Amino acid sequence: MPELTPAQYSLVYNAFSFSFAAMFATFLFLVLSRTQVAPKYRIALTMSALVVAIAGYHYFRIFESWQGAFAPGTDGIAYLSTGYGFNDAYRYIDWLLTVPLLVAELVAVLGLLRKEAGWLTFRLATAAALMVILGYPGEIATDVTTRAIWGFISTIPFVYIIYELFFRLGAVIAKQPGEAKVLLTNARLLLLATWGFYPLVYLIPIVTGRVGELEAGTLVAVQVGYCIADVAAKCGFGIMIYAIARAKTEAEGEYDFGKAQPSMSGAD
Ligand SMILES: *C/C=C(C)/C=C/C=C(C)/C=C/C1=C(C)CCCC1(C)C
Repeated sequence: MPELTPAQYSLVYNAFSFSFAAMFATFLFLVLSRTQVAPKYRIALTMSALVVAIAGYHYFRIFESWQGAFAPGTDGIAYLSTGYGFNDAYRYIDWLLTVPLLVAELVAVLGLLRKEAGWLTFRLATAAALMVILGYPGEIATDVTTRAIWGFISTIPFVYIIYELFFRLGAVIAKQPGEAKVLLTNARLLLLATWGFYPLVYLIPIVTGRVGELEAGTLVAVQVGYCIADVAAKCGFGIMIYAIARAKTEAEGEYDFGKAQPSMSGAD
């Protein structure tokens, strides 16, 4: 673990604290707004809520690990390693659970027929899990070649997911009602932009040639980078899923917002 300046230490500390707060607030929002969408889209909101709950828990643990890994030195200027390593593996466990759920929530909000949706979710979620599992050996590797090889293998399922979302789902999205179509197109773009960020962060140590012993600036950049990507990919995306579900609920005439709610047959 490198030596950190108080500013570097606090920047990461605050980024973890912010991410935790964002996950927690999004969780409450998603749970409280469930009844705003038609029952068939509630499963998408439930999955979004699970994503931020799982991530919130892991941020809490990462935050604790960060606090335990560094302590102010006797000179009062630098933060030194305490010998308790910073446990970054929480991230991969988190991704293993949340990344398949994120693709599943996107499929759920499309409202496809059950059979179609099930098979698509299976393919995307399997690819997402494989991407994370194959990336991990590279993340903990101590040499550039190993990191590069696993990174490359992990990119294959990543490219497959992008292919499905952009080329295969295009027709489905084109058939969505008015506002939902625009929102879905944006949600897909948000997914690409945020997911594309992770492999770039993964590349930093390869580019700087400091695999295995990150230099302070790189460590801080990687941690803050992943925090921003996570808040956008989980909270931002979850709220977009809510907006899509609500737009579709309105377009399908399920609810008439602003008026008394019609009685629903077999609600939930
Ligand atoms: C909430 C967490 C999310 C959305 C995490 C997404 C992670 C990725 C898209 C990671 C992708 C990777 C590659 C494509 C290659 C290098 C290794 C990874 C795992 C960083």
